[in-house]
Amino acid sequence: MEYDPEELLAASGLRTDKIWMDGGLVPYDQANVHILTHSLHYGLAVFEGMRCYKSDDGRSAIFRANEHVRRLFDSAHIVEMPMPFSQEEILKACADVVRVNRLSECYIRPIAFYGEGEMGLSARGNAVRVAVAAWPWGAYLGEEAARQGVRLKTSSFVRFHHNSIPPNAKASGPYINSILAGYEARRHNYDEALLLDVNGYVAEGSGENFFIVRDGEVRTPPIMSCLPGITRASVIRILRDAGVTVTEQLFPRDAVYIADEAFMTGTAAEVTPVRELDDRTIGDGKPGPITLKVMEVFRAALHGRDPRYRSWLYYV
Ligand code: PPE
Repeated sequence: MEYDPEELLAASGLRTDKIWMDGGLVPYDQANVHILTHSLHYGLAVFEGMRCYKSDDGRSAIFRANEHVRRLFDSAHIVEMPMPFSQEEILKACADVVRVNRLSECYIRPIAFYGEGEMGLSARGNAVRVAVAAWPWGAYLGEEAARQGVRLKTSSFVRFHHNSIPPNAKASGPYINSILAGYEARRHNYDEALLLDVNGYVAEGSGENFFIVRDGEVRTPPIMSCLPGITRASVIRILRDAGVTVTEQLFPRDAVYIADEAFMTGTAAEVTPVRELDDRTIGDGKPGPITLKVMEVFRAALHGRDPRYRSWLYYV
């Protein structure tokens, strides 16, 4: 197959006018790095993913921007990466990128990484560079899947132990684990992978946190082998506000087989129902009532329709 980067770019919608890089907006084609960029070689970069939605009043707002920027700085702190900008500056960069590219709804990707200078694992002197890009991004696991529910396969790739890779850091290199799990699941015609932790308990999807419902109660794995998802935290809050019991607890994969409902959460995936794991139908194979309720309230929150959650919106 002929590889045409221009064609790929055009199809992906990634090409916008401007990207914020190291303190200012630059044209898309100038947002480049050198091949000896340290982070490219060792995967030591930290990043975020946020979504911006159009509110009902016509304004655009980034969902929980403060929490995402805080997690970016937490990630940097964990990996000992000194951030050359303040949280306020990064927040403003996110809003600028949305505004200057005239994107009313989009995905926003801040990334902090080590530039060129020295090579080798022990290099400490390279400059930390920060960029923020934004682009339109549709349903992460497909429109159909988002409505009907996804089919998952337990991965043969195990989620890394928290003493190998700290789960509170959203760092680039560790995503090899997610990518391999995702390749495997999709190669076998599943929509997404479900990864177990080193002890065999359910951890999370390749890019989503995971929830099950049984007898009206909700369970999700604790933050040990999964990312502290901001969508996860939002959904826990929404459920508790609705009077639903949510426990953060380890469970084995067969707890998923016998669940009444299951769903995944993530910035990209939003709230996606799960209808199957390892070819076992979950509940009646359709999004259940709690899942549907969460999807509805979450959607309302994203678009500024629920006054209880309006403080989650950062207007650009
Ligand atoms: N776990 C993992 C491993 C993960 O990557 C994500 C986000 C989550 C949980 C959910 O976190 P949060 O977005 O804060 O609710 N995954 C990003 C992946 C997107 C991509 O493919 O790139 C995302 O949803 O932005």
